[in-house]
Amino acid sequence: MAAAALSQLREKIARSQRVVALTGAGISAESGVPTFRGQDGLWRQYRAVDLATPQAFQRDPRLVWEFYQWRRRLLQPLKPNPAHLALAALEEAVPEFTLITQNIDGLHALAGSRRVLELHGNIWHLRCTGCGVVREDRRLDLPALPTCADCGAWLRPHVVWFGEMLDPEILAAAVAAVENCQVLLVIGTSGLVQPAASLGRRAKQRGAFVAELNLEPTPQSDLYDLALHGRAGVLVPQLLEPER
Ligand code: BV8
Ligand code: ZN
Repeated sequence: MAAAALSQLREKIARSQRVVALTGAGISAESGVPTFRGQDGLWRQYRAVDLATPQAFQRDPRLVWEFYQWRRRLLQPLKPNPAHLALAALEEAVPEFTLITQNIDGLHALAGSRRVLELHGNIWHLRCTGCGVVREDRRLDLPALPTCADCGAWLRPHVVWFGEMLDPEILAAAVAAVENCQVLLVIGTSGLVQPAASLGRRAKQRGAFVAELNLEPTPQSDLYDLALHGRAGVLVPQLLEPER
């Protein structure tokens, strides 16, 4: 089954002008980044859903920063895996390719992907809560509560917390991409977090061929045309193999 499904998907991609990939934590798992809902999941150890909120930051900014400093230190030595690299290669092979990611680890850009829509921000970018300036800052020895050099206000990770709106321009670009694509690849996401999780259905409603590549079935699997189960590091590179 998988072999037939894979060659059908390769065929669809080969015949398409506009292809979109939507990725989640599962694509970074083989790089060593803990997913959110796996047994070693971030949510479990740190109740991240309680820490990744504006309320938590207002209540205890040092605790929230401790959580992000821990993740930054964990992420720093990690490298893109074959799935990230394959998507960077797919961008070169497809006339119009758009990568939409829920991940904040920056591994897609590190793998060479150029057009990346980071729906939930980027852990290596800091934003001033006062003057709003956003800067890339990869230092691992930040103060427990970093402040803005210009205005002295607290800095925060430039990521989207639960209960916060996504950047309207980035979300609009993602919606436009999925509503105009011929093939959407949904890779390594449990499809539970909104509004990212609604992008797959939007593509389907507009007639795209939607394939889910994931370790296990998700609540969205039967919504899609095709579901390939396995590790992203194995499945995604196979999309590039020439038809035998
Ligand atoms: C919004 C950045 C409008 C931060 C993230 C109640 C209260 C408040 C809000 C809500 C609520 N109910 C619903 C909501 C809306 C909420 C939401 O969806 N909540 C969920 C939990 C129900 N959404 C929001 O709040 C969004 N904003 O709605 O604004 C609004 C405004 C005001 C009030 C209300 C609404 C903002 C959501 C963004 C949150 N920020 N990240 C940080 O990371 O610190 S979300 C974070 O979790 C990630 O970015 C990612 O998006 C998500 C994790 O999901 P996945 O990526 O899918 O990862 P997961 O571990 O779940 O799954 C991994 C999959 O990979 C698994 O299926 C696994 O099988 C597979 N896998 C594992 N290994 C591999 C693999 N596959 C292949 N190969 C492998 N090797
Ligand atoms: Zn400032």
